[in-house]
Amino acid sequence: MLKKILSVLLVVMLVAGLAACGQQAQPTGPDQSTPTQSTPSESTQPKKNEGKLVVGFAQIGQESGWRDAETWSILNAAEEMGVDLKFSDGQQKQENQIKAIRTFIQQGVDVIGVAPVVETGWETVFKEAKEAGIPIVLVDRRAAVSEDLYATFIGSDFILEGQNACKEMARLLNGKGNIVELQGTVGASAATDRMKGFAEELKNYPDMKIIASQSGDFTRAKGKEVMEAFLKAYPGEIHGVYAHNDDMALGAIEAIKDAGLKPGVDIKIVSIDGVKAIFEAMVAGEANVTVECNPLLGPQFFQVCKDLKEGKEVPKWVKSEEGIYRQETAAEDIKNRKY
Ligand code: GYE
Repeated sequence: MLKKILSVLLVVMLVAGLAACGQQAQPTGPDQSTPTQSTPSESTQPKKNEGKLVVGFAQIGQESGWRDAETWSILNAAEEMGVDLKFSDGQQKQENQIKAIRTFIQQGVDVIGVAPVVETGWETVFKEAKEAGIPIVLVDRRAAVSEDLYATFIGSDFILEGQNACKEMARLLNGKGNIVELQGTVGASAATDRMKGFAEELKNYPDMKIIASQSGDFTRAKGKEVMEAFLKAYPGEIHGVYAHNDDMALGAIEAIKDAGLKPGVDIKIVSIDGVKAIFEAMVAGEANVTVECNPLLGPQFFQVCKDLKEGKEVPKWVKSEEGIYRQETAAEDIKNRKY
């Protein structure tokens, strides 16, 4: 089964790779490389599949280790729960996600899941889904739409994550020092709220300040690039890095090492997600804290989809339970990490 999932993932990645190379400039909506290989309905009249649960999922892309873990969880849960899943990789572009949602509406799926790359710009397409009688489930990131346009949000409290990250930074810096911030994708709820939460909490520490803040788009490569620029602009002045995800922190760690400094020692590193690679960095003494954000949302997502199909009430927010992990216990903790 795992082999099958991995091969599906490979096909998805290949399709994305080809498009990225410009050989398929405009993805034509959800690719059909799903675990159940369902064919799109030819008819213009959406037909409901009365038996099997049919779900469309418009994923953001493959920007981080966290995202890969979430994709894996969704493909795996669909397989295990016998769901007919139509999966689309939006390559971090909202227009691709919107296109995918329109295709899912045409196909008459039971429920549409979407991880909105940015918060705004979803009203029109969500209204189209509503008119077609198809509920929208927001997975892992929020969309700035009125509550009647989506059934539920499954995911984390990003403001709390930002607050916790700030408390950890204060502990590491004894409440005093200069911080640089690596923001996630501009306009993404996960970035906006992680920034907000940290800034709110920072008010309690008058001797700690953010001296620079820029987007690294949630990727390791851009995190490294931005950190290189910060190190040049503020030589010897940076005491801590707050990264909105682990991947950008891992990029920053590389930049710090290239500059001849010791990440985790000379410059403290606090990030969010809890992927295995940051635990490895903590074990090596190069990162200090990760605030967990759970990507393994597949089982919860399809359970909600089932409930919606059966007309059951679902809560407006299915909140993830998450911990905080520190360098001191990383060698033990890493043994239990699932992603
Ligand atoms: O933290 C980051 C990913 O939306 C919560 O997206 C998610 C974020 C996650 O790229 O690594």
